[in-house]
Amino acid sequence: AAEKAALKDRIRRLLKEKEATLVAHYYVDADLQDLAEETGGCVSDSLEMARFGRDNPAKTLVVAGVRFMGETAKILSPEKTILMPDLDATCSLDLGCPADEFAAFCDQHPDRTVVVYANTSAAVKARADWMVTSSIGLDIVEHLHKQGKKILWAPDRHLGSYIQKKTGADMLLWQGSCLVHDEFKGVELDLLRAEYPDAKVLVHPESPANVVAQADVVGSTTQLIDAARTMDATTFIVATDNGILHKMRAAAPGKHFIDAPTAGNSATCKSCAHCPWMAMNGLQNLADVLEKGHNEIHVDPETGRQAKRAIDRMLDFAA
Ligand code: CIZ
Ligand code: SF4
Repeated sequence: AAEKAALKDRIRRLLKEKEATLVAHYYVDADLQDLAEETGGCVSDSLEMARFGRDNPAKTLVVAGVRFMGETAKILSPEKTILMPDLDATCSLDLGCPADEFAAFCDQHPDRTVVVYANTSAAVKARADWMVTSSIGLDIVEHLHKQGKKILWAPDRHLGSYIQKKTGADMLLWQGSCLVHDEFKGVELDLLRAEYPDAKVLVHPESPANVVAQADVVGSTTQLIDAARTMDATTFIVATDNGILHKMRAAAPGKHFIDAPTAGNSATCKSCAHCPWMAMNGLQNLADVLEKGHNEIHVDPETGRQAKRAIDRMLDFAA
């Protein structure tokens, strides 16, 4: 504990010294979330992280999250130095959608508007017409559908089919998935709900359809935290990365939160629902990158300019 406190002090001092701002995702370690908040940085979802990073005056941003979040920050602010605690922190959606295969898929369907999720590489975003996050994907697809557009969607198939069902849009789906959300189990969730009949079920739409179907609220991380705070219930079953529980408990003191079941036995698998790449962000490697200035994110400038058009479309739509 003393060691932890010393590391946190070191990080606070280094952030000041290097005039750096810490931007953290809801899924990273609670200590990092707290540090981001108390030092004037931000803790949020990927949409807000992107916007905050762009608008923050700091010359250096430290992004505690996964690689695509660092890349998005760099694309929006090429003049800033973007550092990450661990450059190997990736995402199964990003890994499952290689840029060359994706470009070939797009080339086969030139009549479709290409909409990609934030959880993709800069090169994939560069090939897209729009980038969306889970908080705004539904609205943007609805907007495109109303204009009569046919859509090519990548990479998350669960989020894609959820949006497809909600909007009725013509969507061709890339078959990617998030290794964390894909593990939530519908049958086991049904049994857990029977144990807690008054519980409300909060589900991120990267989860399988039979889990989404049992939700009281389907939404992005920020939307699920809002639901936990505002809904008139005391118990919630939460189907998203359990890093979010830190913020949910703070936003809704006195309420009770239960991890939705993964792999069959939630009692023996308390941390199944936690992203191994988000977990690579820690106090030690955060302190080290601040000290040494290594682990800088670079994006090819031309790829970045192309990708920025797709991101700016979303940000303009959201504004
Ligand atoms: O699953 C993720 O990585 C999410 C929810 C990212 C985000 O904040 O949109
Ligand atoms: Fe990717 Fe899933 Fe991890 Fe989010 S939780 S970064 S979608 S693997």
